[in-house]
Amino acid sequence: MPRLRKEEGTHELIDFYFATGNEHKLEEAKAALSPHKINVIKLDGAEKLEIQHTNLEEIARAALSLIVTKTGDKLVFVEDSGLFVHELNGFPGPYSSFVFETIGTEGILKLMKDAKNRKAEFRSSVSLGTKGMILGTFSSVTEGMLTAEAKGENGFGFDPIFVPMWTNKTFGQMQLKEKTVYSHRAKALLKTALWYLDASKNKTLQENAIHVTSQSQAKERNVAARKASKKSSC
Ligand code: ITT
Repeated sequence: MPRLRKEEGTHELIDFYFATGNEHKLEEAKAALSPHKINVIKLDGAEKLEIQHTNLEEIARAALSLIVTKTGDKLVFVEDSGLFVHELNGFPGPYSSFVFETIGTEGILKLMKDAKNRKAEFRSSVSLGTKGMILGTFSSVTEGMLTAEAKGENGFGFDPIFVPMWTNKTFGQMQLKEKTVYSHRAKALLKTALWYLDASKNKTLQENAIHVTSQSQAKERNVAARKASKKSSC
């Protein structure tokens, strides 16, 4: 079972391994979970493959199912997130990463130039697993408004154009600690951590576990085969 590490006196740390290629997400996860004695470590060598789906929980679960069979008894998680703009019927949503890389914040501001409704929300889904099982998936939302122009240099992605509710600053104008108070990711991670701590105490961790099936192992083989054939045709 997951490793509990005794550190000085009664202080116990639990290691959670985060499969991500995004260093900002990693830093945010560390800041969100360290107060709960959870030590977030980047999972090396795990490529996060994303299926196309409109539901972030499904994307997170599918990504984790391709990783959790290879990581032994480590506690591993993936996090999938996106910006959902009301006026754009939820766009870019699950495509946020691609949209950020292509049209960026300026592209979103252009699309929103004459929009009266500037409401938007960030959503996050975290899927946690170990030993070939998905133990649980937890989600959270942070509502807010899009600005008319980018503000602030901190953070990443759409941070400079999003003002969370109850504040008058963009995420881009906040330090990490302040973003953690409002962030969709911090809230989803907190739900995950509190569930884990409670379930491990009550020995109910596996109550709703999804055992990664041979179907997902087959999917993994398909992905590998597709990659290999792409390489050989280059
Ligand atoms: P991994 O999949 O490797 O974890 P990623 O950046 O590709 O990293 P996602 O697939 O979850 O992560 O993409 C989410 C995108 O949505 C991200 O690249 C940003 O453009 C945007 N996004 C999500 N959360 C954000 C946040 O807190 N601040 C700013 N932009 C965010």
